[in-house]
Amino acid sequence: MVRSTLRVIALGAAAMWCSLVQAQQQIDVWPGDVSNNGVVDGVDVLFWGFAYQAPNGIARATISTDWSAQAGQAWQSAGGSGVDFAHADANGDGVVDHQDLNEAIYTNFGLTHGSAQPDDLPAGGSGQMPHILLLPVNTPGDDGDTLFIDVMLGTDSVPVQDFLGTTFEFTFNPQFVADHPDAIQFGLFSNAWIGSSPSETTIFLNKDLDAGSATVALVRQNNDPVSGYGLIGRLSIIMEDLTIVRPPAFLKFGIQHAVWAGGTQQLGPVRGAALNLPWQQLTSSAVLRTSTDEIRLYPNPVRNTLYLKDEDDLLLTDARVALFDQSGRLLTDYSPKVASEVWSFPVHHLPPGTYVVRITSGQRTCTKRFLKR
Ligand SMILES: [Ca+2]
Ligand SMILES: [Ca+2]
Repeated sequence: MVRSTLRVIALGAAAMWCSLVQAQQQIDVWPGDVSNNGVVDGVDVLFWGFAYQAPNGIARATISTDWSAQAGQAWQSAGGSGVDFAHADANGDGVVDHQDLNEAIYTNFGLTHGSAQPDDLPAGGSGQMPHILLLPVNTPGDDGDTLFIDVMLGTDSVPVQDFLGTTFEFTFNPQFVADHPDAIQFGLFSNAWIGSSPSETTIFLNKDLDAGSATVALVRQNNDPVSGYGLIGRLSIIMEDLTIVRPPAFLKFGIQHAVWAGGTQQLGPVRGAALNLPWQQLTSSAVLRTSTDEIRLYPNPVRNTLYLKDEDDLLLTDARVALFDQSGRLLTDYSPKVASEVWSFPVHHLPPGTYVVRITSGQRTCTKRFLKR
């Protein structure tokens, strides 16, 4: 009896010793490097979302977001990412909130410590990797005009399951983008499937105009996953006066380093995008052939097969065809490989209703509606 009591006391003491050791586990926090991989980038915004308002935080002795190793205690909670939430408390006040985003991730963006390691990014299966797509909306002309590019995430064939957040780098040629604090903006659509209310989804945008780079991160900070696909938001780019700064034949935009986070707080790759806009489209409406009569869509209404034909009997080349439903969701996006005067594509599988197809071919873009019976 005495012996077992002593044993219980001994076990209790050992457990207490262990918990004391746990409670005192010291770590270094580099403010803003939430994923603790040695660099502050868009992925850290996703990790910030994982830890947002996590309970039982431990404040550091020194509250600071200076870029140096800030000594603190591990919180002993890490969520699905496996990285202690203490790293998300960038300013050390014991809470993970927007202050940590605004005062540390923005301020220390791009800084490194030690030898930066890639974040743990499992390879996506070929059929599972969601796409980001860029679709130009308009064709601005004079100085100060703004180019709008819609951003889509996921398609009907590869929707995004249990989405918690995404980050991507939008690239552009800095020579042709105005030197203006608001030169690059990103806004979520009010009906975006990833959620658009500020209490639900946080938008992060860090621009480096000289480098031709803007990092966007979109995070559901309530850790409540959603599934879906289609339009999420719009990039606004204030262009230089392209009648003075003559760009090459094509203005190139792109998406790279795209990553998404799923419901288990794990990262996955996203297929990036490239967009080559013929610059004449941006400078002069006189040389722009946007007449929607030039490309004909028939029959309309259609039952089984839709045909696209150039009315000038020109070949449709280097084209892209995007099909949307009435709510603006992208259903199909593809680039026929063969130059032809007529293209056909099947629509027999679509439910009856009105659809929108956007065709980009050479220097032309046109948008048409059709009715599926
Ligand atoms: Ca990091
Ligand atoms: Ca904090």
